[in-house]
Amino acid sequence: MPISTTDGHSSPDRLPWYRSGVVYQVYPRSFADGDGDGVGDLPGITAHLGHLRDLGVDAVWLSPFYRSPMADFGYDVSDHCDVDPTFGELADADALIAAAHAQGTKVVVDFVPNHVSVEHPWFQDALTGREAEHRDWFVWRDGAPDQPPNNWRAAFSASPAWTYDEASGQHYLHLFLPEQPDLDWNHPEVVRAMHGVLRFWLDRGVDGFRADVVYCIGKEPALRDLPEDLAELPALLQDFGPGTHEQLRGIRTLLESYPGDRMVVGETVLPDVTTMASYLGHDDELHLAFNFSALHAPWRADRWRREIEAAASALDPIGGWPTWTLSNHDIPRHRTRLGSEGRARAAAVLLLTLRGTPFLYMGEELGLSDAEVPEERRVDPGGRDGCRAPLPWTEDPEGDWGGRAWLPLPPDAARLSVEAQTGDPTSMLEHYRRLLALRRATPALHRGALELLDAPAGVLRYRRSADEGPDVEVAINFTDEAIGGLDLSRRFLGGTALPGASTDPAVLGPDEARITTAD
Ligand code: ISL
Repeated sequence: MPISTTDGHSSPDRLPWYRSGVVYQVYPRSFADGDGDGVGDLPGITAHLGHLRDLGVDAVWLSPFYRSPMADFGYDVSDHCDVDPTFGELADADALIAAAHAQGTKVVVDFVPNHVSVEHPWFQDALTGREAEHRDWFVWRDGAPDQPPNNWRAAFSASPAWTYDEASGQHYLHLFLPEQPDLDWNHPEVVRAMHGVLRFWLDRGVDGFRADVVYCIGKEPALRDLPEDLAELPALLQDFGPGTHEQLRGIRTLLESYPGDRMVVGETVLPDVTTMASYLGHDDELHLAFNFSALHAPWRADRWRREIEAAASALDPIGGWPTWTLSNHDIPRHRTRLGSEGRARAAAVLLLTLRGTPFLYMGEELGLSDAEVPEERRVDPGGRDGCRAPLPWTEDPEGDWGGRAWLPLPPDAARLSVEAQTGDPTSMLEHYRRLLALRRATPALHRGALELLDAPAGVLRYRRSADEGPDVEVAINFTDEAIGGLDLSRRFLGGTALPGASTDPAVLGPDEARITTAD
């Protein structure tokens, strides 16, 4: 059954980078420490860009590095147009962008449109009273101190999504922490100011944005009560309606006024891929949207088959392009979720051979698990410290972080360091490098169509084909038992087995993934 017959563009030679490429997410606090204070920074990232080049990714997405009091580790921005001193200064951002571009790596920065920090000058002004210039840039409603204006509750707590401001006798809305007041995008000045933020970074040369909870910006002014299950977490899984689509068209038009393929990928934590796909509009809203349905799918061949079908049927009719992610800074790493290195290796084959743009999360190429963070060292209000542990670069990983890393290192850090894994063909890092090199060299893999094939229970099989280069077949055993009765006699291209290892053409071993070709 051919489920995706086009690559979405008439000229196969000119797929934009964000369709043909692979994006690598950097969480700046934990990627690399340039000054030995135990916290990652922009000079640290610049110094380690060679790792991204050697890995073979096309773009880096940087989680927020802007000025912030860090109530939500940078997702509470107090100045969008400056670098937080923890991470360096503006000149360091310029240097990073220039160095990335010099080695051919695109740069995507985080754009946090739904809320700002309570310390942002706009909100500080809004707090001065009902007549303040920036008062209506935020969402204020009347109500008694103990009577929030509606039933919405904030993320990371079961508390109301409203905080009462005694001085003015009104509540302000915050879908996340009380330290993250929501902006009101119904106010034209907010739109103008936030477009100014996009321009600021576009003018500095960034290639795109990852837009944080972007589907939340179009809230209707009525702010009606929600059914109880949605009110519990309105920031998630909530399709806020037409306002967001209009705003996304405005953002798209702005990006298209710049030369080059500037891109916006949306964080769309939505109930299903059809709703997710609606935020691509008619190719006039987001360029790409994160697929959270697949991110949360259990490790089962039938479930992944369904995710692939669902993404294709939502996206193909509108010419949309899939994205695939296994880990990010908000959820336990997939190595931890899947529970074994063997499965994580098979998962890497899946991620890097599907049709669509893969987003890697820093450290997955090392096979890192979440750190064990003892109670007294936990710092994130969302309980997400484990997946944010600092990366091990050398066989003295504590030393990489000045002996005082801000979070505990992941388990087995020295053995899993970049230094220890480099050049060892059996390592996870070399597995990722081989897969990324194969993907880049093979048009069928980075831009071809995908056809699901019949397979025994527990196995997922698909064929990738383009108008250039060989067809490729992928077979993945999602179980920890060998599965026979297969015909995998075609030439071995890659997978979980080492190059040169002998493989049985009729049998996939436990957790085995195999990539073969027709010629
Ligand atoms: O963190 C989560 C689950 O543990 C998610 O629900 C997360 O809150 C959601 O995906 C939205 O995430 C984004 O916006 C948040 C920020 O805390 C996250 O780090 C960011 O990725 C608020 O800006």
